[in-house]
Amino acid sequence: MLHPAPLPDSLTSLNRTLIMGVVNVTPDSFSDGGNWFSHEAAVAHAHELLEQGADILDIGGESTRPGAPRVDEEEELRRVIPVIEALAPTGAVLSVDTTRAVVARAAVAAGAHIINDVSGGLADEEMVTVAAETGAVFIAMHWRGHADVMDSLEEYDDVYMDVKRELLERVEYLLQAGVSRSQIVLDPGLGFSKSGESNWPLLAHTADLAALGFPLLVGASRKRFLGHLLAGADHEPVPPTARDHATAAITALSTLSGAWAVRVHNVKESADAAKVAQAWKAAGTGA
Ligand code: PMM
Repeated sequence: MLHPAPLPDSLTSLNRTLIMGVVNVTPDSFSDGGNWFSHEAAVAHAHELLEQGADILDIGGESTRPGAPRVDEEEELRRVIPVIEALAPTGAVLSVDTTRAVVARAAVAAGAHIINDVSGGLADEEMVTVAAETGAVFIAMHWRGHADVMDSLEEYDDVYMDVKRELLERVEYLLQAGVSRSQIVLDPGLGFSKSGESNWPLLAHTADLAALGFPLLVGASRKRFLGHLLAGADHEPVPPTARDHATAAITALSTLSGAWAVRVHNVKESADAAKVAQAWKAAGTGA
């Protein structure tokens, strides 16, 4: 049976919010415009993120940009597996951002420690088997449909209560399929089937979501709702790279709210912001 390398103790015992740096091996990611598409560029970018303080690298080969078409499985494997193989010898903690069981299994075999499934196992029914069999950390994000349809699935009675309920339904499903509690990380899925305004109540409830009993990942980096928040008099959303300071502010607030990790493109800014929040928190609690 396939087992991922265990997470280093230095990560699981840390009493601080971790920084997950994004390595998109895609030509069409909404937030970095496919800057790291070639294998060499992706690996070089990953090394840069480690130098800037990334605790985890999240490697993805399929864009989740709203409206994006799906890539086929062969192409996704061709994009991500060689990057994971190239990074595994560095000892870095690696996560694969995929909704496909085949890709997740190959990624764990190549050295990934974490399966980051934005669908929480909904997109591919084999995914839970891979999670259960490998024992890899499994990030279950709140999700209602693939990128091409997600904007039409944004109706909520109360976005926080609905997302919480749907996440806990996922947890039940994962546990019944043999995934252990200690493998599961939850994520509210900011921007996924969430209209701009729906993201704020979820962020405001970060501490409540973090108190559900599972580590919580917050992925706000460079998302559309930040572009709209920062829009000037012309009401045009600011471009993705102009959303990094706002992202760092969310990192600081997520750290204060007890998030396990934040998933970000600009690692340096968020690593600094997390340090500020950590020092603030420690001074208050004596930790
Ligand atoms: N957001 C994106 C991709 N993967 N994974 C998790 N767990 N949480 C997120 O919020 C998330 C994700 C958005 O795409 P990008 O990589 O282009 O920013």
